[in-house]
Amino acid sequence: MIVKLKSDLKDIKTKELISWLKNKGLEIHPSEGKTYSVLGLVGDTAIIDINTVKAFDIVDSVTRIQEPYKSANRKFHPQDTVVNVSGVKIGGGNFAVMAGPCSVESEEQVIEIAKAVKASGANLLRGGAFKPRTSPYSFQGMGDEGIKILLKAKEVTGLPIVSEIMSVTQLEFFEDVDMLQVGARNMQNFDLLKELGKLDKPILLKRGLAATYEEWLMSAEYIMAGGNKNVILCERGIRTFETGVRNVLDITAVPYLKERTHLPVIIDPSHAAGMWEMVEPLSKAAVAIGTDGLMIEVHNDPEKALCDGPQSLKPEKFEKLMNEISKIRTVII
Ligand SMILES: [Mn+2]
Repeated sequence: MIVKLKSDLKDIKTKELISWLKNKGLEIHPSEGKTYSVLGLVGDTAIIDINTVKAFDIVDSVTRIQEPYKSANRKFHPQDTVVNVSGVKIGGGNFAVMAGPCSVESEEQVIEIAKAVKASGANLLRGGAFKPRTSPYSFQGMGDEGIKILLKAKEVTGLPIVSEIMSVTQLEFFEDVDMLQVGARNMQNFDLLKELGKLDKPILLKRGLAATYEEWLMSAEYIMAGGNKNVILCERGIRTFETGVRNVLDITAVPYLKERTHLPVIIDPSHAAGMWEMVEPLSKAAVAIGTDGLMIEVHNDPEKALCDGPQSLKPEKFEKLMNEISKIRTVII
């Protein structure tokens, strides 16, 4: 971090700033120029809030040299992280597909879909029990009953389960869930992220609809700073000026993030476009660009689905998609 000063190094206020920074455990390299002076800060600058330094009236500007995320940063952890979700590995060359309905609607529905997606090669079962809906009048999910149904489907098929947690108050229901998903709308629910940092369960962290890569990585950092290193990032489309699709899938996220973080990066093409026709082409693009996995909504009767029917694939279409992406995978590996 470099601090450009309005004052010179002999100024009493500069000395105060230097001792404040030293107390934070940083090494200070001052440099006196003809027109201005700078302080080079060496050490763990991730713990410094840039705005607190800017609040000193002798400070002209502050420039970060190192990214503010440390645990998620590839510089300090060059090897890919492999997240193990109850035996299913994701990352570091391990590719996984999680599939299932948007919402858990009944035991018959979930078990039928779970068997179908397993037969097509899915590695994990997804399903929403607690649903963050834009309207309070939309179906809000089956809650803890929904989790019990997912666990039943796990018993029948052996597929580990992924489900979304919306609040810390729901933690007790997630004890047996294999991977906890944090949805786009909760990406910056810092109280929730801190609690998830205390667990040793894998966390699937979706990108907020208008979050930058750095904000997203800082949310991962919240979980990792608490000790939980099992984080998977999931791009699910961002909001842009385009109205033709629900969200714009940002596949750039995959190579961009893989350069900067060791965490696995997966793609959710279903929520991105909001239309089932887009799911296969977007999945192919995601696989070709090197995603570590896909999360896909599959419903046995999309016309009657209580949530996200238009973007859900029927099991036959999911099977076709799995065949198509396996062809691409043989080419890129
Ligand atoms: Mn959905």
